[in-house]
Amino acid sequence: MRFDVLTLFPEIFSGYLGQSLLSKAIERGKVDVQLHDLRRWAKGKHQKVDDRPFGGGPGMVLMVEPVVECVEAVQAEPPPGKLILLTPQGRRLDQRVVEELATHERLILLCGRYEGFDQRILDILQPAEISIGDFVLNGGEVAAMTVIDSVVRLIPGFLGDDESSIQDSFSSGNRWLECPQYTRPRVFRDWEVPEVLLSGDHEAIARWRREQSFLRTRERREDLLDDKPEV
Ligand code: 6GU
Repeated sequence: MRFDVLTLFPEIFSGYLGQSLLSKAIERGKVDVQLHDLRRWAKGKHQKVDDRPFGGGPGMVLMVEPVVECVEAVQAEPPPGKLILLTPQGRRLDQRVVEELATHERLILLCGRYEGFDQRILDILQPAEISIGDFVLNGGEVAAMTVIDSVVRLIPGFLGDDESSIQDSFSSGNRWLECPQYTRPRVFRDWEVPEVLLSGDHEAIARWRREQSFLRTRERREDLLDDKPEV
């Protein structure tokens, strides 16, 4: 799966893309991330990509010309991608949206900065708009990484054979929160691992885990219990 990221700050992505799980997937050709520096599309000797808003007000607005021309140049290269603009005005990202995004062969992620985009960018390009939650970030870059990070988990083979994203909380098959997990040692400062996990009784363990998932979901996220299944 291919991601194109359009940003004024491509350097923000280098640490993230270098982490082991992702760099292995990139090496194995499962994921391809291309960064595009919006500033390269700036016009004039001042390399301007943003300007003051007409009508006044604080902050700067991303200019229509460099953004539209950069997107069009990236889109000219096949395969066609789904264009997504990261903005707090967008549709809220959740696992259902992530699952839908993962069906695309290519995503083009447009990151904003400053106070926003010139409205004509949206009118001309008609992107899907996505937000990662009801709070404001300094720019779309961290949100774009969130989209990439959640989508790549669903690429077959990304997690390796013995791990499965199907069991993740919020995925279509599982709307409950994860149960508690333990590893060695069996006792730490009088804190013991629940006996059932050491019992070797796989049925009892599965029952305990389902029950813990349910209790945790009821306590923390009751809203998930009456989530309607997908139609
Ligand atoms: Cl996608 N962008 C910005 N700037 N802030 C956000 C966001 C995106 N999602 C939540 N807050």
